[in-house]
Amino acid sequence: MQSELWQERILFIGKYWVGSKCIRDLPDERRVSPVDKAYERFKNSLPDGVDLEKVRKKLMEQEIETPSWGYADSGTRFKVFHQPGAARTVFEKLEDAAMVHKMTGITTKVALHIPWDKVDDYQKVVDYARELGLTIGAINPNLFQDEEYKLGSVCHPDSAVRKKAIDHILECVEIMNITGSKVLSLWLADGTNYPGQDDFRERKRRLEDSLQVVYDALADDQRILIEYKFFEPAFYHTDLPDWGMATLIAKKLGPKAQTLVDLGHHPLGTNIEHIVAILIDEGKLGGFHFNSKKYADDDLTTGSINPYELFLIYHELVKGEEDCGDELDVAYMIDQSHNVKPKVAAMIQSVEQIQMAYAKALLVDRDALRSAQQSGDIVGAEMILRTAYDRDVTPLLASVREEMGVPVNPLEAYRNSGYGEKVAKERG
Ligand SMILES: [Mn+2]
Repeated sequence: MQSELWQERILFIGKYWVGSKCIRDLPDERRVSPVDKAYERFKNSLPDGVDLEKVRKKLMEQEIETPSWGYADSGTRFKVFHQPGAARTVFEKLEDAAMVHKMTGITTKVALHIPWDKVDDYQKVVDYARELGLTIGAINPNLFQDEEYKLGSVCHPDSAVRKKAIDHILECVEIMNITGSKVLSLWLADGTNYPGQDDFRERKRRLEDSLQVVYDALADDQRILIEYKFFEPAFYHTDLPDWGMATLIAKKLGPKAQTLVDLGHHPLGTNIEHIVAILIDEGKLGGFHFNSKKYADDDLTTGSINPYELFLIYHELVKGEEDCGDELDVAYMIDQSHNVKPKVAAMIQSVEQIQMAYAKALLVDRDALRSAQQSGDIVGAEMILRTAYDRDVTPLLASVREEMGVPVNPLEAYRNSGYGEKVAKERG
């Protein structure tokens, strides 16, 4: 230990010393960077048996999809505050997404929303994305903005309105075909506002029939991810209010249909990690919409309110990855409306939160947890999770980022990059 410390000190100052005399500079490859030093200490703090190379590989393979709408001005129903430099076109949104990817190295995919990102020629979008090192992720139809959708879209009592909604989703499938997207991400605002307004069971059948048409239009390697939300904008009933009903429909449709969990779409106090575990077990967990909430569907930035919950969710996901291997195909997407935080910085901050939750979850001592569970050691089991959650994974992430060739501190690097100021000047 003594000699290790001594050697470390010598390597750090970057010189060979003989007694008090410096004989020559240390070659670059022998210098130990602060990142490596911190990583060494981190490594030494881990219990025996942790496969750190596997953890590093998993972190490098992590993929978080960012939403085009997270780069544009968006906000609550009260006021949309303009952010200087907020992206105005799908091309500017891609440029911002490319900046997030340049800083983090794990966000190649960008989700599009139609019609917010509607263009005449989607090939141009694909080409520009490729030029920026990006690909197109999920396509999100919009079934809540048109006048005709007052009573619903695919559940509307009038078959002509249902057809309009179905045609719009089919247009999105067409866009998937052009852009190479494999995921159709469906969220419905359908529901009723007052008792007696419509017939629940008829609406359920309209929903099933409409989605069947969409399902049949998907290629074998494309998926429809069905998102649920327990209320809002409808306040009496919502046609897809929870994971159970979304999964019921997904099961009826078939293997190309799965459930999408949006962290903000549950009643307060819902145990989301439990839902995640059950969906994994049923082979129906298709995707995530990351965000954070304090009260309802607040759309705050990921990890801002309850990072422990995010960690517990990732603990289930890591267990799922280990148990199911490639069978588990989850689209990890951010869906938040950070209307008061600067767009690109908030996105990088969110990606970092997700990375951190994943890193901590990868380091849970799962064998020890299993033993504690089997022997009924409740305190011990909880402490195993808490130990992993409390672990500072900054040195691990810094070291992984260094290997990936991205800034060791993405948010700081972005804030020092001048990008925000540059686009504010260019875009206004
Ligand atoms: Mn969502």
